[in-house]
Amino acid sequence: MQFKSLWIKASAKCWVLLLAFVGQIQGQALRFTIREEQEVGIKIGSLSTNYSAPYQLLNEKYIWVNESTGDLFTTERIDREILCPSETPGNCDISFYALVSPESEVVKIVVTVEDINDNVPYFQQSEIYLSIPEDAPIGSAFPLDDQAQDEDAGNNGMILYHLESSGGFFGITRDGDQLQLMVEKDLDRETLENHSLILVAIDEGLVPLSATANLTVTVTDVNDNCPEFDSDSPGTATVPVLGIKGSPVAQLKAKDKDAGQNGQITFSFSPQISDRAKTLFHMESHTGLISLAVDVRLDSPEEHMLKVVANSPLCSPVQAHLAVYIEPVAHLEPAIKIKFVADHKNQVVMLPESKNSTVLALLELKDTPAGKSFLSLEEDSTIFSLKAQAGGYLLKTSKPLDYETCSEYDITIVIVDAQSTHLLGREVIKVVVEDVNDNAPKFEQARYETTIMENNDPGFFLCKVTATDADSGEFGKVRYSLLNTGPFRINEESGVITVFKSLDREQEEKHRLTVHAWDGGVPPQEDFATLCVTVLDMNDNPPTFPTPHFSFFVSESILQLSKVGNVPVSDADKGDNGRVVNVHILNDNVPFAIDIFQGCLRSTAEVDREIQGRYELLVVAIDGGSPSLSTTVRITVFVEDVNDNRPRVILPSSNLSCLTITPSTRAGSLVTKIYAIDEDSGMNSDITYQIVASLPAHHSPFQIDKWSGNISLGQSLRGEDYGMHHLFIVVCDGGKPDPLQTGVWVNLLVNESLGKCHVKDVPKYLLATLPPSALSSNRDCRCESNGWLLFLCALGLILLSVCVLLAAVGVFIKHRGTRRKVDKKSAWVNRHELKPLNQKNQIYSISSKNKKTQINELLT
Ligand SMILES: *[C@@H]1O[C@H](CO)[C@@H](O)[C@H](O)[C@H]1NC(C)=O
Ligand SMILES: *[C@@H]1O[C@H](CO)[C@@H](O)[C@H](O)[C@H]1NC(C)=O
Ligand SMILES: *[C@@H]1O[C@H](CO)[C@@H](O)[C@H](O)[C@H]1NC(C)=O
Ligand SMILES: *[C@@H]1O[C@H](CO)[C@@H](O)[C@H](O)[C@H]1NC(C)=O
Ligand SMILES: *[C@@H]1O[C@H](CO)[C@@H](O)[C@H](O)[C@H]1NC(C)=O
Ligand SMILES: *[C@@H]1O[C@H](CO)[C@@H](O)[C@H](O)[C@H]1NC(C)=O
Ligand SMILES: *[C@@H]1O[C@H](CO)[C@@H](O)[C@H](O)[C@H]1NC(C)=O
Ligand SMILES: CC(=O)N[C@H]1CO[C@H](CO)[C@@H](O)[C@@H]1O
Repeated sequence: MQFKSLWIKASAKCWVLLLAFVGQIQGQALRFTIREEQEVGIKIGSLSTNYSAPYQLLNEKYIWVNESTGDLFTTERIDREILCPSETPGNCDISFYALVSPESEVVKIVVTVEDINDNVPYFQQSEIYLSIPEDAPIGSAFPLDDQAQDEDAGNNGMILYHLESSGGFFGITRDGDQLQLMVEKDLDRETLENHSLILVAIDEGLVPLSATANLTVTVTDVNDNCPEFDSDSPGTATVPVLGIKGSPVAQLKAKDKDAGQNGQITFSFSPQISDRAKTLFHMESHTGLISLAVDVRLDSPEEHMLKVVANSPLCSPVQAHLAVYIEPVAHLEPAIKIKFVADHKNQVVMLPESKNSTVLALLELKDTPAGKSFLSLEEDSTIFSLKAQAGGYLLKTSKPLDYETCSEYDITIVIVDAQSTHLLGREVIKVVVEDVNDNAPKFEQARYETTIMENNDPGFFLCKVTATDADSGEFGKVRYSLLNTGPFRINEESGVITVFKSLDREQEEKHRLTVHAWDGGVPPQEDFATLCVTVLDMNDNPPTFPTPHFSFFVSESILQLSKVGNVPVSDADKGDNGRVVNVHILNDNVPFAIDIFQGCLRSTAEVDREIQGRYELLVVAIDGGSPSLSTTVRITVFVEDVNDNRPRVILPSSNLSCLTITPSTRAGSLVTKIYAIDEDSGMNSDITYQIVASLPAHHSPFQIDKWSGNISLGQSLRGEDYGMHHLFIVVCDGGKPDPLQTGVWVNLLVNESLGKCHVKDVPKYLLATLPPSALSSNRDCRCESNGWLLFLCALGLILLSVCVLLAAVGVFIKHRGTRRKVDKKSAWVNRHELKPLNQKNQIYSISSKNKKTQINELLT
């Protein structure tokens, strides 16, 4: 093996480093034979007898190879006549190249297609006309140009002729290749002018096939002169190396001594000349000038024998032969012959990107003289390699190509003189890399962030996302969509994201979207990005109160600055827009103020239910946005009553008022009435009346109705009831926990004469010394609500009263003994004034009955 690498400039868009391998070719072609027109899939032979696996054909037309077994099969019906046109000499061979063995050795395979008699001979013209002068002697022969053709080869293509219905006038002979009609009987135009013959052509196949043509022989009158080719008419001609279409090859000359119409000569090619000659040459019928019909450039010389026929009216045609020699292109320089293996169009190799090492072409070096030069890549390359194998050079890719890096390569292959290393020629192979969807779209950012002011117009442009795809065409065309759209839309083509409805920050402040991009491949490649949208605040929400109307109840005894009730206020907006900067009461001169820090209403001055029992406030809250928004709310404050007024006795008007009643007054009749009022409300003004003491202390005949204050006579008056009665009545309201009370004396004189009664003085009675509980013990002041409590109270009171009674009896006895003369009234008073209140409490809270007896006792 001989290696050589050279640096030469490649005339390419992309400069590539080319690595060259140059080697010698070895091996003989492997030959197989197959008959034409066989079924598809016929096994031709196997490579396995000579080479080891794997097997790969470089060009797979007509046959394919099983990679593992090396068996060769046909891929289509092979027609020898199409493959090798009739004039091709020798065998009909198809050549293939195959890569065999793990070392990728290149071998040549030659398949010879054998002929079968599958073609019928045919005449180009089914009617043949020939003119023979009537004086033609017996034995004279006239050339028949219209020979039958048969595409088959060998015996299958050999044709024998005979005549039918000739009437014995004519026979067929051959002069070499030339078919001739021979006159076998004297002709007489006047007897039979037109002879209708049938020319039969039969091939020599095992099962012969035949064709016929109608041959009409017209016997002509003798004519004086007929055309003759000039003796100096050329017999040979040479076409130079490069023959250009239209350039003259030769001119034949013929003469007819007749004048006028009879002397008119027309030239034509005999139909017998080869098809190739017919395509190569053109005959001008009047002048006899032969010229090239196409451009001619040949690698090997060709020789064509042209048969030219000169016709003149009433003459049998005369023929001349012209041998044309076409010179081949002189191989002054070695030349490269390229056999493309990979897909190619117009000499350009099309190769999908990312494809593993691929054989692109098989190059053959036409070397002159042989072995003096070799092929090489112009530049070393890591991408392409040229390796000598099996009489040729394999051009391969060494690694996958990348369309995005470079989409077109020009590989320059040079012929290098082995001795001088001079360049003898060059050839450029163009490689176009075809795009494959091997790149995914990629977003510029994996995460986009943007903001938008709330209450936007629908259709608002939000942002534009872009993903790029390195592929080209459809594979690089990126489309977009949103996975979770919400109020957003994306333009599939442009990636522009819009908001199609108005956003409300208070509903949703942050939106998180996933953008999907995909390309046009099948299946598409894709990418994802996240878009975070923050909705900015606008002052679109006024401060709000939980209710449009608050109601509070305050006690009229409320302390200044104490809390009346919560007035919470909030604002859904954010920042300054959401901060409530001012809450105040719109009314003037109200004893309340808003505590903005605690969010409550406080009292600022004393309230008196008896002056104003209800306040209607209007409160406004203002936020800090600009412009700011405000809300008004109504607050009603009800002032609750406190038992701060003691009952006021209207009747009797004075402690000294006196009423005389007759002893005959019947029991149960109304004596007088006590009437009091209380300025408080509710329970605080519920007034009850009770007699707590009476003088004289014995059992009083009067009783009082607790609710109405009616004083009536409880029993009939007796003798001892005569005289003055002082009733001390406590007027008590229903306030809780501590009722207020007033005491009043009611003076009643029982006398038969209803004269005016006078009361100069009433006993001093210290109301304050009487505990309210004692005064109201008749009523449900204390121990009423709870049965258990009541029981405990009663128990306690009984115990206490027993103790106090014993103590009182003791004290009383002692008093009597020592201070008998002391005024009983003042003693009672003194005793009560001297004793501490709590002790008195105990004393007078025993029970109403005990207490009364005690007081009566004391007072007497
Ligand atoms: C292929 O193998 C056969 C039999 O082994 C042999 O006769 C023939 O010469 C070989 N052909 C080549 C080209 O090596
Ligand atoms: C090649 O031949 C083997 C063995 O006969 C067979 O299993 C395989 O399927 C063949 N390969 C193809 C592509 O037909
Ligand atoms: C013979 O053939 C020629 C040409 O086809 C025609 O002109 C002529 O009339 C024919 N003669 C007879 C007698 O049919
Ligand atoms: C030959 O001539 C006969 C009668 O004139 C006709 O029927 C026949 O079709 C012709 N044959 C051809 C091959 O033209
Ligand atoms: C390409 O080559 C690599 C490594 O040699 C192999 O793993 C892969 O399967 C090949 N790919 C194809 C499509 O042949
Ligand atoms: C109290 O006396 C008045 C008459 O002065 C009478 O109308 C009223 O019914 C009496 N009330 C009760 C509770 O007896
Ligand atoms: C009547 O007497 C009581 C007890 O002494 C006293 O509290 C009250 O104020 C007196 N009422 C009037 C109107 O003087
Ligand atoms: C205190 C008073 O007025 N008492 C009188 C009661 O009636 C008699 C006559 O029946 C008078 O004499 C008393 O003066």
